[in-house]
Amino acid sequence: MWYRLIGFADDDHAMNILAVHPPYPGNKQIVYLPLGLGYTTAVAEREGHEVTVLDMHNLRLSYDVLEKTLARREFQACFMGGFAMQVKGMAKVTELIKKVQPDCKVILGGVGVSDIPEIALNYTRADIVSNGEAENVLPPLLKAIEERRACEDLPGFVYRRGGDIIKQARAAAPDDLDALPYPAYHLFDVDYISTKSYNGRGPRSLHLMTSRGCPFKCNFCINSVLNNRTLLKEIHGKVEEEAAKSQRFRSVGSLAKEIEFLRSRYGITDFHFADEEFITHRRRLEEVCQAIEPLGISWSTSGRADWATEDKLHRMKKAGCTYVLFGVETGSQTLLDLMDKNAKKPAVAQGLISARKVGMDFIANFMVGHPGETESTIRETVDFCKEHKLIFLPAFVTLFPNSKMFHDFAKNITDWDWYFKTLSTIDFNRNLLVNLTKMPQKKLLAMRNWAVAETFSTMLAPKLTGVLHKALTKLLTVALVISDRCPNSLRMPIRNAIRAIFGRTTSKITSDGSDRSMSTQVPPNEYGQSELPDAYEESLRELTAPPRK
Ligand code: B12
Ligand code: SF4
Repeated sequence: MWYRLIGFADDDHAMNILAVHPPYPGNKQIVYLPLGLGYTTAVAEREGHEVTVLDMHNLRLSYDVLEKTLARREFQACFMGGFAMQVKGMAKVTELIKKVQPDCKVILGGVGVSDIPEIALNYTRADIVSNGEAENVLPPLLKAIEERRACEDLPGFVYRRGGDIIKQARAAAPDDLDALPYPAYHLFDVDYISTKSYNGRGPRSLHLMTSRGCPFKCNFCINSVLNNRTLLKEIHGKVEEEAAKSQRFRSVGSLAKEIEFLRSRYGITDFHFADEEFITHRRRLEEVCQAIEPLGISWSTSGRADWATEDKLHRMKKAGCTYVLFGVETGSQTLLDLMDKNAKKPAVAQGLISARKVGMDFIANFMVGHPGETESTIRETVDFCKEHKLIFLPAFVTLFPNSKMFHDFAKNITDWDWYFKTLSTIDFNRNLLVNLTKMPQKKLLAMRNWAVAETFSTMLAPKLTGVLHKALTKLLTVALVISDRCPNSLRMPIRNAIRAIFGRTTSKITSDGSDRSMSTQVPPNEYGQSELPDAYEESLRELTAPPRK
């Protein structure tokens, strides 16, 4: 029986739990505090268990270290969490654990597995998979393991019993984010992570969430599943009331307190608010800015360009925001519609123009290879980039679990070992997983290379025309092909430098210092956006209201 348990190594605490952040060999350069593991290990500690973290990805630990750890101590449970790119690593870690400590219950979670629990269980040979945000459902599971009971009727998990896989309902996600413990920072090497943290722009930077979820449903994104009850039911069979939750906000008081804590304990002065969508909700944005401005920190975040108005960006800048990641995705309206982005191109463009006016640095994130992408949509995107002085540095559209797009195509994936193995080793900024377009793959890759080079050469030498412009584009295409073959340790600094140099020069038109009234931008729905999420109606009303004196 899966719940038959071992003797405890130590009576002082309930269980010894090993938490592994599995490796992602495809992009070792991305260093970050894995928030999902951070929160779940904090819950385990709160329940009285002793947790040992092996941060294999960030610290580039080898499987030898894992074996030595397993030889030194007996663990009753192992937590693993992460992206789809880490599932291959989860399988390898599980294999080693089961070899040395067969009774240790391996529990998986995170966006890489929560949406495909049966596939993940079969592939990794783990014991239990969490099917969503786990803070509220973990304590009864741990209790059941500790007491050697089955976890019948515990929503939130899919697990083995004998030869069967038992699927419980998808659990309700935590509503009250203030009630959650802080991620267990002390279990991670915060000194190392914060000095290298992806998205950071300060000497010591960390990711932090001010909210969870997003009210939109872009088809390549996790929220296309999470905000779609019908799809959630299809995937999980049973879904608890409130399992499909849109955006949830923590109180700004708790946010400010955590920032203060991280600053005083670890000297963190820069934060990346890793919210899925920070910008749309005007009142909330104002509340956060008001609460953090006095703290004197620098920060960055991400959000929708079509909702980024001058006054919002100005407010953010005043509160210490150094740059914003905009999910622009494409310059083609046809593709924006196919992506269910609910965005109109002129509104997106206006957001970028607003950022330039305010002097807010931004990175416009693009993708290439979405179903429906054609030579003509790529050309449209190139024109959009040239018009708005942007370099097209796209990620290849990738089939990740936890998206509607994934479920539209998942039936075509027959070899899961190929899928997880390839995902673990490729870097989506330069490699294609599968071609989802009707273009031949060779053509798609050539168009992507041309588009990058064409926008780059226009930025490098805007006055160059005719043959010389074409020659420069050709030269840059060759440079791109070479750089795509370089290791990330070489390629990432070049990419970042290009972004830093050209991102900054294009944001040179700075604030005139004048007070900005509300509503300095046409609201996105006036561009014909349909069906705005309920939670945003209020924000929209405020946006369209006459400016406050
Ligand atoms: C912040 C963020 C990042 C940050 C860092 C993440 C971090 N600090 O953990 C950075 C910038 C590094 C990042 C990078 C990328 N990201 Co990102 N990112 C996010 C974002 C916006 C939030 C993640 C987060 O921290 N959520 C908050 C935590 C608390 O939630 P959680 O991780 O899901 O954890 C909960 C549950 O899953 C569960 N759980 C998690 N682990 C465990 C373990 C156990 C044992 C249990 C029981 C439960 C459990 O309980 C947790 C608490 O409720 C998500 C969107 C999203 N909603 O997840 C995308 C997201 C995770 N990213 C995504 C992608 C694709 C990427 C990139 C590949 C993008 C790119 N093209 O380069 C890179 C690659 C990352 C890498 N490893 O190399 C995809 C992943 C798709 C997938 N299914 O794998 C997402 C889902 C966005 C999307 N498109 O929908 N990302
Ligand atoms: S707006 Fe961003 S976070 Fe929200 S659903 Fe779309 S891609 Fe996902």
